Amino acid sequence: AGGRRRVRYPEPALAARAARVLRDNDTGAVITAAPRLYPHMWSWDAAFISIGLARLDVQRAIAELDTLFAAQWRNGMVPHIVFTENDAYFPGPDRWGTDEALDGPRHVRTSGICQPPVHAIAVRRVLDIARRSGPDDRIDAERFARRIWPKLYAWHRWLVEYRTPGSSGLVAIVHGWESGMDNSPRWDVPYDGVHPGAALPPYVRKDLRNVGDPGERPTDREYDRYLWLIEEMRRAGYDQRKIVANSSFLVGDVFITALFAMSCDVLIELGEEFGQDTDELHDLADWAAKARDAVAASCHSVSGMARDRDLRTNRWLDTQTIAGFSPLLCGGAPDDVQLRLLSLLDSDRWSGHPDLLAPVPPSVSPMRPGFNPRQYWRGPQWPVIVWLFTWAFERRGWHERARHLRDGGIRLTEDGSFGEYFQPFTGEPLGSTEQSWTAAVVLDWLC
Ligand code: 9YW
Repeated sequence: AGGRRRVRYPEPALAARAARVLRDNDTGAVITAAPRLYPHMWSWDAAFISIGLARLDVQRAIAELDTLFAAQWRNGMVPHIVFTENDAYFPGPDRWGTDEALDGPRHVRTSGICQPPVHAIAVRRVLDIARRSGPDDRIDAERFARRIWPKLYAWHRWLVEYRTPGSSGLVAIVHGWESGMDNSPRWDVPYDGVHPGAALPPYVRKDLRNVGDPGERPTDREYDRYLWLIEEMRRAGYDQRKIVANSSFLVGDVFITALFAMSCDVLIELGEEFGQDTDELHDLADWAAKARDAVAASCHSVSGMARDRDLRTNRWLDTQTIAGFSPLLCGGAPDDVQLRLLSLLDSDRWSGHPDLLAPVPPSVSPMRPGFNPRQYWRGPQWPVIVWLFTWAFERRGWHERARHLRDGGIRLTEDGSFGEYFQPFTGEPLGSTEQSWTAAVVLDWLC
């Protein structure tokens, strides 16, 4: 495997190209997630984008996160899309029908679901970068961190109050899009329980116009389910209690739960530094501990891999994907489980697969039946996921591992395409190119 010749930009040229992608995707108001495919602001993309931007312009990085949090719902939810005027993406704000939602923001149009809570991690990173970059940037970033802290706390509180139902302790999602890993095989079983009704209004997909091969995107069958869930939520008026009680999809997401635990830790550090309310700091410590316990409790007794839980049927979802390594991100699993996961990650089932162009974990193991090296979250490698592992490993003190993953991430992206995801054996960029978050994490790796 490995066939065709790829361009390899030296690091300074790669960094310059990444910076240009972020500049080119800047509408003046937001940095869009991608130029044609995703002409709006996505929640977790904006967090990663701000990390890349901080290397170029701390003010611009702060503005990006301020824009996202200006769209925060009054109940605390940070919406998964903040819409621009562009109508090249479907479903847009009219289909979401959030304008009448009681808790929605007043001055911007947004979707009605959320995405993974990585924003505290971004604020921490922007602050650290600003402190190294000079006194003015430091002062601005500190002011910003102080100002955004209560909003981050409200966002985390929303996840606990509305989205941690039942006893698993896992943070629950009501749509695969909330996981950020839309069509991952993690969600195949729960989506089998979603039955689009005859009342599903007709629609036309726009995403297929912007990729070379429709096989790189989710299928129509999957889209029908995505749209049906929106229909259910819209009918519930985006009332979270009703949605969590009734929607046909409710899954405890172990990867989000691990990210939540880490983000709570970071928020505690920031809160201590900036003198935030001690009761709120205690809440965060409590939430982090419970989230870690939930991740550890999900681990399969033989493989050690962490599992999502279908909260509608009360069953563990055994599908093995990159999310199974969640305990390596947040810690908290017993030592023997952690060792098993580390050796699995290094093995030929994952990062050590002999045919990989870059030794970083794909979204699904190449050894798994159903692995598709070209299709979205069903096999390709995603630079942004690799970045999360490098960040977490660094924080856990695993410097050698973090460096190795970072080098692999550069190997994957040094063709300068800034692909949304990559074919693991050839390194062919798939989905969109000039994807903002890919450019952002590459910049962070290079600086
Ligand atoms: C879609 C923007 C988003 C990411 C998601 C990714 C994809 C949007 O793109 O979803 O319509 O398919 O799955 O994680 O935030 O980059």
